[in-house]
Amino acid sequence: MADLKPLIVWRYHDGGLSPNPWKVVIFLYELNLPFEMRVFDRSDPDVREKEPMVSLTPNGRMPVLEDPNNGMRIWESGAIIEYLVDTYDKSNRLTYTSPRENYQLKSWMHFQMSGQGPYYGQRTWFLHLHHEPLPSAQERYLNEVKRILSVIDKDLTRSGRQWLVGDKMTFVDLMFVPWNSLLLPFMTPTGFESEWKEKYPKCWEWHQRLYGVESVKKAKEFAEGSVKADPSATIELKSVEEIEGR
Ligand SMILES: N[C@@H](CCC(=O)N[C@@H](CS)C(=O)NCC(=O)O)C(=O)O
Repeated sequence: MADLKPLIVWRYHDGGLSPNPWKVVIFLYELNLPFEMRVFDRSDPDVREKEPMVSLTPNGRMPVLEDPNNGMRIWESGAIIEYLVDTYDKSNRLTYTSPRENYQLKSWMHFQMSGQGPYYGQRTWFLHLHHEPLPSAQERYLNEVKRILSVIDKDLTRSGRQWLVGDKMTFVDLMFVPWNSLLLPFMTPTGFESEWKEKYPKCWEWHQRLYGVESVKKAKEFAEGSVKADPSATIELKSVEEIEGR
């Protein structure tokens, strides 16, 4: 879009792009919006108590979006995406305005934010970051990951459609991409690709369709570019087999 000042996305210095900031970047490409990324130094223990963080978000988690075109500051990735679609998708390309579809969109959006995000996040935490191995917690969240995939798969099977709502790709489809993209490399054992394809085939095809979308490809390249630019910040993660001692 011409004449817009670049929107600012904040994230932590963690190598690459963690899934919630990555989610926002997909929309910035999808809506063709200029943006710049700003980074908080996670190694500073007081970073959450200092400016500019305290004025940006009370929660201390990323992403945060600033829009210098109108002075907006927004935290929570779901709210940021709603804002971007409401403000910049003037032709409603990624959304529907009729109540029936609109509330379906909201249902999926809240499911992504309260279901996929936290469960996948806990799976990652208990697998890679918790101070002691807790197999029962690891298993619980892997089961929840599978349950999320099955919810999507069942609904796509039931509707016979290619997308979650209506007959076009909407913003809710795109919201699921970053966390699902991290499943195979970081969250599931070797061979899970076959299980995903066999047990949740409609969900697998839907994810592949989304992977081919230009904005998703660009956001992925952007994320990979930040890893290459700063390999020192990348966290080394063991494979699931190594963690489980197999
Ligand atoms: N529900 C929030 C979650 C934000 C969140 O947890 N972000 C992670 C990065 S993906 C973060 O800031 N982690 C830093 C930390 O936990 O210290 C959203 O979707 O924006």
